[in-house]
Amino acid sequence: MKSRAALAIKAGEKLIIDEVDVSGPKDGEVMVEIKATGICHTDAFTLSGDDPEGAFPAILGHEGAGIVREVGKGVTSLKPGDHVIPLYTAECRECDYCLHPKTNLCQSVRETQGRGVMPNGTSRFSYNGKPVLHYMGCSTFSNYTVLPEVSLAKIRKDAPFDKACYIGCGVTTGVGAVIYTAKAEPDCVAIVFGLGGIGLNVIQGLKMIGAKQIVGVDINPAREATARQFGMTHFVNPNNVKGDLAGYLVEVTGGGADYTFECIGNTDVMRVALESCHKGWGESIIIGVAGAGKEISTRPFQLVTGRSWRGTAFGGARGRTDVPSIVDMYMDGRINIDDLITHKMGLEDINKAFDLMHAGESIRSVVEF
Ligand code: NAD
Ligand code: AHE
Ligand code: ZN
Repeated sequence: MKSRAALAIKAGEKLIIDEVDVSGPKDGEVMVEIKATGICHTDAFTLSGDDPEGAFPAILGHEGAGIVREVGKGVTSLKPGDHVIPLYTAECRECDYCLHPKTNLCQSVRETQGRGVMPNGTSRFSYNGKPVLHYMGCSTFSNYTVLPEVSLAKIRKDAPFDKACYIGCGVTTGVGAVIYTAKAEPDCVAIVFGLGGIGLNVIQGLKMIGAKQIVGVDINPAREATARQFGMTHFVNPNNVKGDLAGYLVEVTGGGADYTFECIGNTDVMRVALESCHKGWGESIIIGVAGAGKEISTRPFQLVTGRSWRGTAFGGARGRTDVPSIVDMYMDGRINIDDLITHKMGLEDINKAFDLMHAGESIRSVVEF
């Protein structure tokens, strides 16, 4: 069948909006009509050419919501008409990773997903008769897409697609980093570096669990007001800090933070985030994604003296299990998604969403099909 899609033909180029061919779901696969998709910084990262796994031509997008239209042979947990959120972190509930209590990184489809193909090694997309790659197993920049059954979370039907799509990455990553990865305690002290589409969700997660002090750090002064609305108690613009930023933050937090979260993808900031943790127990959680060749460093003494570095993908959420409960949190008014979606547009304007992100003007843009 034909589907309208935004194609990434080459790294560094604008997306092209055109019709692509999508073939039906094979065994264990599901065809989904995407109703809405968010644009995450990771899409821009891959499009820029910095992603070592980035392969082209591809259909990007990994933050969507839609309706199941067709299921392949052997699919048992979904049927046409179900509402779903695509998962770039699958949950098969059978692999060694799914059976391990300490990780959400299901590996059942990860290898083929990283190569831009379905588990049988082929793509369901083509353009002008030539194959086009899938992206992060989702390709939500196409009106119709195909995913493995294990890469879809079934959600309640009353959740609006234009908000639920953001749970497919940003909301779950930010809130999840607090509740699933850090398992942060009430009354904790936290610092959030980067107050964009992810960082603001970390802030609302911290507020939800009852953090005592939530310091937000961003070079964009326009982020202060929204971050305060979401629960930030102190704002720091590094451009206004003279001297050592980590030292300043240790002072602001009265000895360092119990938890810090890096939500930018800047390896220099990752170091500051580690070094502004409290001696003895502070944990720094890396969310930001950095390009090929980038490395993090610190004096080993920082770790010897009890600070630790951790990372999180998709907020540590097990998608099929946890995503429906994040949708409930939104529907029950426990988390705010509406005020983070600053721009909405049709697919034909998707390149504007990238421009708005790079200019620091949007928190999240959502494309509705
Ligand atoms: P964004 O562009 O919306 O937000 C980034 C924020 O960082 C902006 O507010 C910007 O002003 C701020 N910033 C930039 N440089 C800074 C600096 N030197 N000091 C302080 N603030 C600075 O991006 P986003 O969508 O929130 O994504 C953030 C990062 O998280 C990206 O690297 C993205 O790829 C990554 N990400 C990771 C996961 C995961 O599962 N680990 C999931 C989603 C996104
Ligand atoms: N392909 C990149 C890594 C990108 C990356 O780390 N992606 C995150 C999700 S970002 C969502 O916006 C992730 O889930 N990582 C775990 C995984 O298995 O990919 C690279 O550096 O190669
Ligand atoms: Zn993302």
